[in-house]
Amino acid sequence: MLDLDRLLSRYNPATGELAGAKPVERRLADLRGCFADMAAYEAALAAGNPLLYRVASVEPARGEGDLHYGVGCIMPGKIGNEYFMTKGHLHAWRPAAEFYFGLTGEGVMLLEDEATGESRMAPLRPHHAVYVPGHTAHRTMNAGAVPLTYLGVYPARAGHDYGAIAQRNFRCVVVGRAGQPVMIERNQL
Ligand code: S6P
Ligand code: ZN
Repeated sequence: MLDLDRLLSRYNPATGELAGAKPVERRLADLRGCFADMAAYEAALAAGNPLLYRVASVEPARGEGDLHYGVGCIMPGKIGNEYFMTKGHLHAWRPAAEFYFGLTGEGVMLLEDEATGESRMAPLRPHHAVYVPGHTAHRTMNAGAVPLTYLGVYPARAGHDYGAIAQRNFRCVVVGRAGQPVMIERNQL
């Protein structure tokens, strides 16, 4: 018998809640080392520890072929010229790809090929999909003035590897220039 409670969920855009999923919250202090502008990071942290984003994940089953999904909500804001962003990760099971779909707001994704370091910036906005291939580090940023929400769907066995990014960070950063997101090399900030 199919258990519909486990198979159905509803996202509430007013509260940011996804039924049946406990949201994980990440605050500025959790993202030490992610922002390139350390002075701006320390100054912002000294002034408070704002919520940067929330992710609610649903894991209906863990078998081979199963899918997990989550809804992320990134607040609008900047540290220096860098947008509020997620930690970013590779999938622990490297071949796992992921499908992102924009729900509200204006954002960008930074995609970095693990083998070559080649980096791309992809727009993430309502009704736009972004396909993140396997072996690709991904980080999401809110480049707009309202909360950015999005859906991410990935293989159940994907897992998260935050360690590689924590060690070497992304090669590029995304900054706001004249109101537009621009990708530059980290050492050129
Ligand atoms: C999971 C998927 C997203 C992220 C979310 C937060 O594979 O990519 O649900 O977990 O965008 O990012 P992060 O880097 O903190 O997990
Ligand atoms: Zn992912």
